[in-house]
Amino acid sequence: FDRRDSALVLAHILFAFGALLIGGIAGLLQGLVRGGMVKLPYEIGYYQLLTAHGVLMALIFTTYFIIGFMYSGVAKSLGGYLLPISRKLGWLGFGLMSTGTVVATILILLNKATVLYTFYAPLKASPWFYVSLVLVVVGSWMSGIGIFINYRYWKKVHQGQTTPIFTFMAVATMMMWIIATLGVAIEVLFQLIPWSFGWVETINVVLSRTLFWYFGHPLVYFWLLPAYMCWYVVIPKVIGGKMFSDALARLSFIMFLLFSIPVGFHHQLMEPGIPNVWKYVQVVLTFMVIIPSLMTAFSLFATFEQHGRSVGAKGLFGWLKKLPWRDVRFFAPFMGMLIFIPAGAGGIINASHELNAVVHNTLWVTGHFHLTVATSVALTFFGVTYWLIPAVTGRVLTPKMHRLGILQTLIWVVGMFFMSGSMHTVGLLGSPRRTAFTTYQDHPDAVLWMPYHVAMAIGGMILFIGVILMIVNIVMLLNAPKGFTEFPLAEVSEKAEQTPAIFERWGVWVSVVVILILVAYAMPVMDMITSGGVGSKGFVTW
Ligand code: HAS
Repeated sequence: FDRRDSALVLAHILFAFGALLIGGIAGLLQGLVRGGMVKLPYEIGYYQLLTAHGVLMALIFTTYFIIGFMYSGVAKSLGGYLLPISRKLGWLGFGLMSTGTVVATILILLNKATVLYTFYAPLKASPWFYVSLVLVVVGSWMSGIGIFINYRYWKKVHQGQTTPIFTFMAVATMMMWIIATLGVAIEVLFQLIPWSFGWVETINVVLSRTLFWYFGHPLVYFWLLPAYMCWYVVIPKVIGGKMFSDALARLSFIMFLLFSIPVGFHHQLMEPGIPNVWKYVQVVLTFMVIIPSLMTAFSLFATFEQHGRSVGAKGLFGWLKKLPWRDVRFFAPFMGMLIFIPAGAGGIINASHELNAVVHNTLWVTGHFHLTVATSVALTFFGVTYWLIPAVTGRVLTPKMHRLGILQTLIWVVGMFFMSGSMHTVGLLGSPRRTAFTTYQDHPDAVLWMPYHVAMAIGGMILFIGVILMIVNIVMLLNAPKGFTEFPLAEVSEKAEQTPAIFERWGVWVSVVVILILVAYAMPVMDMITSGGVGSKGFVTW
């Protein structure tokens, strides 16, 4: 690795884990409050901590990690280093995002932005909170543009060649991200900022929520796709095998680009102001976006089995014995994959309109996203960290680090089993999400929920130990003996079919995305604008 690229990658990764630590402290505390186990001093609020937890973990940890990981893989797969202009844009993005993050965090800690990580109306934060979010989003665009420029340059020099798959995936993910963030940018610039500065008195709430979820759902695939990049491209190499199919992997990314965005209404199924027909259209599209995940599951099983058989595995499940269970680069992401099976099933339940009426706004949903983003994605990112930090700093991943990493993974899985398990169960019993400790005046139903809340808090404590161990592991990785660690990128199996050139016709795919977005959103959004929605003065939270 070029030293200058290492610095850029490392800055992103370390910032990400700094956010994870602060977000983890906030998460632990709010869990204990919810379980009725502590009372907060100095008038610190439950919702304030919940906002800090959500923003720092879900928005900041992920975005920084993803950008750092993508820059490292683009550099590696496009010849070993970044173009100077891309590197500069990466630093510009880092600077903008970090300024925004620091200001936003200070405002949350001062209780001036207690609006939760979804920050849509009618909860109103200090206007500077929204300005700081603009910096974070624009910063991420700079990094995205940096990746596009590097890609374009490579294409020009390597005319007619297929782009290395890691970079192809990074480009597809960043395209999706930029198209998705346009929605939240419009919400923040044209609704939240004028309203919070007091330039306009009311806000169209349903429009604000719609623009948020136009962005909010692809946001979850922005977290997932880099984990898929690891599962498709890194894991086959780590297990000593090859990718099952390059074409299938690229097709699944194209499908994510097409179907991630026009599905936001599945977060608003219980909401008035959106005609059922549009909810129906978006539920159908939601079921389309499940397909590339099923393709991914198929491809992973095929990779494992193909490799297992090539080294002598027998029987239906013999390949399981051939997997490198003591290698943390495999073990942590694998536990993420395993947990993604129930996690994804939960998502399919959420997306089914009638079942959504049972689970919406209950702790079931919180359980769902602690399995998806906080386990499948987070464990995969942890698994990547174990080799990425030594690879970019020229150090060795020692056997001791493998053991500590596996221990960290197990702690995470156990903590999440308690926490997310109780969330799912108590959610089905009707316990609402985003509510401080309350027994609803000792209502018998609410009293019945309490043991689950205590189990959630215990899970939270175990997870907090997991966060601390992860931070300790990172410090150890930074101080590991000098040497070489491989950046594992797999080759494709000889048996795989040729990759069709149309996969890189971005103009075609972006046009299809635009059409799908217009079909899913144009009419209902026009309706929301012309009817004015329910103009709300909102609730100032500070
Ligand atoms: Fe979701 C709510 C539907 C996936 C995150 N989701 C949320 C929220 C978050 C979130 C954060 O339709 C809450 C937002 C809020 O604060 O209100 N979700 C889905 C669907 C999927 C899905 C259909 N979600 C995710 C992912 C997330 C995420 C991924 C983060 C990374 N979700 C919903 C809906 C709601 C929702 C509704 C709104 C609920 C409400 O009412 O508020 C699908 O993409 C899932 C597809 C996944 C699969 C699994 C494939 C399995 C694989 C693993 C293979 C394993 C192997 C190893 C090979 C079909 C790829 C096996 C080895 C062995 C030895 C067995």
